[in-house]
Amino acid sequence: MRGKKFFHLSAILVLVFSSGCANNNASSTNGTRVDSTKLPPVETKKANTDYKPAFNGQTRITAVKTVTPYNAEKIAGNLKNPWAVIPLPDGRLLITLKAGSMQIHDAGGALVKTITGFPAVDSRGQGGLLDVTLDPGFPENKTIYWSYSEKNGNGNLMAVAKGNLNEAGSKIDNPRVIFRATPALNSTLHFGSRMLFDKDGNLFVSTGERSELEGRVQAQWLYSGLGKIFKITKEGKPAPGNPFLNQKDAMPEIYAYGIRNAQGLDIHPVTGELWETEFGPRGGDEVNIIKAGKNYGWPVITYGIEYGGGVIGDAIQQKAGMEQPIYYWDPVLSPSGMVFYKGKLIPEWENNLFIGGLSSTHIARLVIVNNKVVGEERLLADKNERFRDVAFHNGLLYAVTDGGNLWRISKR
Ligand SMILES: [Ca+2]
Repeated sequence: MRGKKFFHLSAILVLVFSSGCANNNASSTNGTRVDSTKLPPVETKKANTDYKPAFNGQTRITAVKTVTPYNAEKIAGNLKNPWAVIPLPDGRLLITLKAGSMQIHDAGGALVKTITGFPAVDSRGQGGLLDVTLDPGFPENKTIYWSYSEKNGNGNLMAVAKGNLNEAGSKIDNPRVIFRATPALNSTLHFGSRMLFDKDGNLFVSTGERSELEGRVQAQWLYSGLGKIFKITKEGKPAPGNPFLNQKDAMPEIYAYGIRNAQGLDIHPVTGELWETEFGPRGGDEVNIIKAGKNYGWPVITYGIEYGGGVIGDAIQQKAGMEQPIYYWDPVLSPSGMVFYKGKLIPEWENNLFIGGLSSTHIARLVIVNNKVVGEERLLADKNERFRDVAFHNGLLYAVTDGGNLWRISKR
């Protein structure tokens, strides 16, 4: 028995080694192929600062190149400011439009119908109807949740609402607000937001600090809802087990804090941990692993500077009690929606992270091993598109852009 088992193991090792040789010197680690040819980093521009990373590989990692042939096709156009794209269980796509509606497209990209009846959104600036996610029981209850910017008093804020998708009637039924990231501020910037359900049936929601200096400092305040990751129930109450449930003067919905403006969230398919991307200022866009009760540092620590060039705070990048990003970019990517590739159709993409870049006009592919970024690639960099969100379904990636296009990336 023992001899036979040993033989099988050797055969597998030989196979891995041979396929590695056939794949441009790639090696296999935990199901991902990492190019071992040591290409220079994809970023060649000068950084805004001479700040030093906290560890090797925290920025400008070795480039990788996808070996498996793939197609990128524009399957729909003329969408008016799409903000989020998610797959429905049947493979069709649900897309939010910033001005305040949603569309259902079939898997080939054709418009099936437009859904209206949402509460009014404040769509100035970065505001509007933002993210959408499906209730875990969606096939039966047709319930969806969305985030949006809501006029509130003399200002506005990020709110989360839920309702029932009435496809036959092309409208949302029984819409109701379940959560508001207070306080309201008068700003058209940094609303976040992304949402997704944890395996326990509670909802993670990200939000920004509204860009104003008045909101920026509140990212560190546990009694403010600006610059936070929340975890709430389906009714918008604090999720059981939240880290600040019993802390006086803290918002019990807060899961993590010190966030600048987070427009990307997904759960790592193997570790089950929550990953996040957020916009830095000039330099310092970040990828973080979000853990309960942790402080992600903004605006005390950052790898960026003010847009005008001045330093932020004490110009420090690391501090005890504050979490370091897993990875950062300088110059920035402007990371919006992101998704893990939860499949094997393109083998080297399994468990890789795909992040839509706005100002960078590409999709960043990050290869991750043991919670470290070990390779970076720029995809669709020749399309000249601001990638607003990326989705995964059944081996395919979809992306929506500010230019109003829907892209599908598939194995050739
Ligand atoms: Ca940070």
